[in-house]
Amino acid sequence: MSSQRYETQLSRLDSSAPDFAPTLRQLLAFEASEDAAIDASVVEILQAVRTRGDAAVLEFTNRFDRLTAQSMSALQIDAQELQVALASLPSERRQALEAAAARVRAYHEVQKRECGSAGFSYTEADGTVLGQNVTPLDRVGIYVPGGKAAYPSSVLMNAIPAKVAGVQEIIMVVPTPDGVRNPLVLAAAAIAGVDKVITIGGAQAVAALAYGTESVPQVDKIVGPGNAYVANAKRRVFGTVGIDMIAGPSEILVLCDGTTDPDWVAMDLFSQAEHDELAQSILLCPDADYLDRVHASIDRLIATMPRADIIRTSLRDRGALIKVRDMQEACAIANEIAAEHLEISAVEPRQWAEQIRHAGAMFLGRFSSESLGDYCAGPNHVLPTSRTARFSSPLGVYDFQKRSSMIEVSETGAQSLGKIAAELAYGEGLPAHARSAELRLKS
Ligand code: HSO
Ligand code: ZN
Repeated sequence: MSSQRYETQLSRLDSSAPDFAPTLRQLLAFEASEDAAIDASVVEILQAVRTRGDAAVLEFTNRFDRLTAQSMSALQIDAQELQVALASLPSERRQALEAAAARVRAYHEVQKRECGSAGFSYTEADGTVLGQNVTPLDRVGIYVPGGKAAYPSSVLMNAIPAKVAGVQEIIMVVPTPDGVRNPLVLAAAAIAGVDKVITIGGAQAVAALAYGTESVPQVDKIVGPGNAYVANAKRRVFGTVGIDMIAGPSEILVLCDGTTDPDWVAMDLFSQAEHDELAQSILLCPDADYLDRVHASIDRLIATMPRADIIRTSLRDRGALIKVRDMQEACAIANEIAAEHLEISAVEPRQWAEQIRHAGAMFLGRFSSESLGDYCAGPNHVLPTSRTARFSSPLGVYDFQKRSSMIEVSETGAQSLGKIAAELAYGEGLPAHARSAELRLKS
């Protein structure tokens, strides 16, 4: 199983090799670089925006995005301009965007209904009622990166669940270097029901949303991906506002029983590799010949890809084709990898899916390409990366909701609870707590 015969550089591993476990660990390791210069500059920007508001946002925006805006109002995009952007799209693009939005909305509406949005309550024998209320956040900020990573699909994926949750006001920020506005991004904002778009970005936009300025309303939570400055700023404002997650590079793990057309699998691996040189594409299969066939497909197809350079680097540095003993072992390794996207390209995908505990999203069967999930299947494409699927979940309606506990104690309930609380309060040395409970006891 040598890769010498193949042109595309790609790790070829075998799970039965003695050094497999450490090799895999090393392949998966991804540390977002902690850069002291970025750190220092973000601290300064956050402080400036916090103390000087709009004036600072305007200065940073003009400097970093090479603009000459005289006031913040020049950086606002009104509802009419969003509608113009929507109307300017070729009709097939517009229809695709609308169809995707409708499916994403439908999925999140079911999620809202099924994921405890109604709260709960129950009544105890003495008439005490306990429960939980669920309410939407009031105002949310969505960060949309500028330049090559400005994805209209991500506008839909961030804004629609917020809208479905019942968030009253959605404010989107998007940097426009050199003043270039992306009509597809603006059209997506219009379709998703974004209320306000401001063409600011970087740490200054995160600061404006977190602290509020004269023209930028303070939000309750900031979601959406961004570069190292944005990620650093989001980490720092967490606590003042909520944040979603710090997204790493895209990942795809394909678990294949060897029955899918190798070209399909090769292209699925490319689909995430083309995002970024740091993206990760891995294939697990028990059939060594099949892995050779996929490698041959990669060699043949890569030359046809406009983003071949990015794909080559990503496959060379972080990709792998891994021979496993059987599908059972493939599932165990998949749990270890805890990938953002897991394709189970097999004849009977469900039996393997049952064994998966850690994955951001699972794509079952050979027709479920991950790319369908990126755009229009319906589930969210904002997913935990870098093994964080071990403890976190896709972005969803629940990220735009919060819960309040409800406690309504009956007169009878106050008798039994009062005694317990008073006893514990005296034990903690907090007599006002104890007396507050005791005052409600019938003598
Ligand atoms: N696969 C990306 C999302 C995306 N793909 C947007 C295409 N456009 C998330 O990992
Ligand atoms: Zn993608």
